[in-house]
Amino acid sequence: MRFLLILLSLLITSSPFVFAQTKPNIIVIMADDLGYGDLSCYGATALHTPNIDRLAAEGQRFTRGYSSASTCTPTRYSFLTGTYAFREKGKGIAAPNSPLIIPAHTFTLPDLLKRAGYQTAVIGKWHLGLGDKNGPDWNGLLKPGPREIGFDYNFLLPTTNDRVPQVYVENQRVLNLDPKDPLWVGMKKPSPDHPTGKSHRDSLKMNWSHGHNGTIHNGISRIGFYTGGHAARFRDEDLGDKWVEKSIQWIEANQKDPFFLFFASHDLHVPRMPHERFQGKTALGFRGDAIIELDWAVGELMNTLDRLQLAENTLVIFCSDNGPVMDDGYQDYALAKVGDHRASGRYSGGKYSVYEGGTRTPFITRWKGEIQPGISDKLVCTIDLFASFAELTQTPIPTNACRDSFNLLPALLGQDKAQGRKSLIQQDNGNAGNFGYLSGKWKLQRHDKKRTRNLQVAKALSNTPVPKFQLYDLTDDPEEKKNIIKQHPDIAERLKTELATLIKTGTSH
Ligand code: NG6
Ligand code: CA
Repeated sequence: MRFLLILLSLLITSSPFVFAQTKPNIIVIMADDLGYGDLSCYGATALHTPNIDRLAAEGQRFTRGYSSASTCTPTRYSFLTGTYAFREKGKGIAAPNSPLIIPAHTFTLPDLLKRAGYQTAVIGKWHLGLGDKNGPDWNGLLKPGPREIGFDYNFLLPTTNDRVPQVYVENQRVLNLDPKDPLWVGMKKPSPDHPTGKSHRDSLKMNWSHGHNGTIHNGISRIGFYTGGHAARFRDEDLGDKWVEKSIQWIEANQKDPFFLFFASHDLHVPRMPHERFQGKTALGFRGDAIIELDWAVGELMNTLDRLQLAENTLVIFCSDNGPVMDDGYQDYALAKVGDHRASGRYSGGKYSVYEGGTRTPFITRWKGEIQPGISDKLVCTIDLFASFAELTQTPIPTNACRDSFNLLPALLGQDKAQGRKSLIQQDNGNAGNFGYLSGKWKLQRHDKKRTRNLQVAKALSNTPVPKFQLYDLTDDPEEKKNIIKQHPDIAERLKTELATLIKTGTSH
């Protein structure tokens, strides 16, 4: 009898026919540094994003959709683990030689979907580190990495485009690496005659404004230093095309299975260097042009789903890893050319901050035939995709895994009477100790460091002192301009206690 049951369950979990009917493909498109106000479907008028607008028109467009942090690595960490990044040390912005920051034994979102019978891939920016505690072995096997945490296939920008090295990683190796020209990566200048953004500033095609004055590649100096690996190096202008090319290939190859693709665009992270065919497409400079490149990529993915007749069997989520920034280290005139464009929409702050602009970002779900088109004001966050996909695929999550994710599937699918989150913790970077806490219409800010960044120039000098606690009523004051903590001490105390308890107990459940 027991044998029969096992056989039956094996048949159920391995039959492609069952999946085709019940388990939709999932594509999560995560933009980089895209703000709430950066798309025409979210009110931008300085540029036009027809493909993402179409996605929004065919699905649910959320007005209270959030990334879980206002920097990249912690949002990606939380997306893949379902746990707030501030709970563990070392989950802040990863350095070029960072080891994999998600321990291989962690039960991750791709693990969950593999258990549900999916093929899984990540294509694009990784920025979660590679290798064991000694860091990446750039000339050998880059292990552990995405494979060890559940991705069957990966094609990566291993760090960020402003961090060395500018090479692709496919599965566990640097692509096209010539062993006779080994790759060396470090934070120390390798030799006195090594050209850098400091020593050869006049030769740069895009100048740096702060940091980013290490090794020069493609006329752009970066964070950190490297030598060798010349045959493996990419041109920044080609990254967008590459993610699309590899994604289409992978979708075509896996169209018969249920699949999960994490499409992690590098756009619009600095150095913003879109393909020549997008350069000059907007009046906003390369920051705007990179948004057009991103929109093009989304269009290519949607066209592929249409061509393969997969649109009605694929849940597409579009989101961002954190809010916008103007000068993030390069002189690309983003601020000079911004005009009336408000990258954070009506909200204050942006990348690095716990003001709304830091994490309140575009958030769209589309599943043709399943999701009724509309606009949703439900509170949802990238961290909730984990538990929601568990529900979608009817796959259990082991105890102690995924500690802060909520099943919001009905809200993501735009169902009547669906509930959003009741509360959400916003964080900036790693364990930096700045939090936002959303509860109903209220927003508490807690600044353990008593300093915050400003939106326009993300350098340390722009840090401005702030009181440790602030309280805002987002219905009256979405811009977080009127700190009303003195008028509502009871509410402030309640929120302070709830936030402290959520931090202390180590889980939201
Ligand atoms: C900061 C970098 C910034 C960007 C950010 C990570 C400096 C001065 N600033 O440390 O340019 O790389 O890290 O961005 O070096 S993120 O979107 O990947 O989180
Ligand atoms: Ca980012």
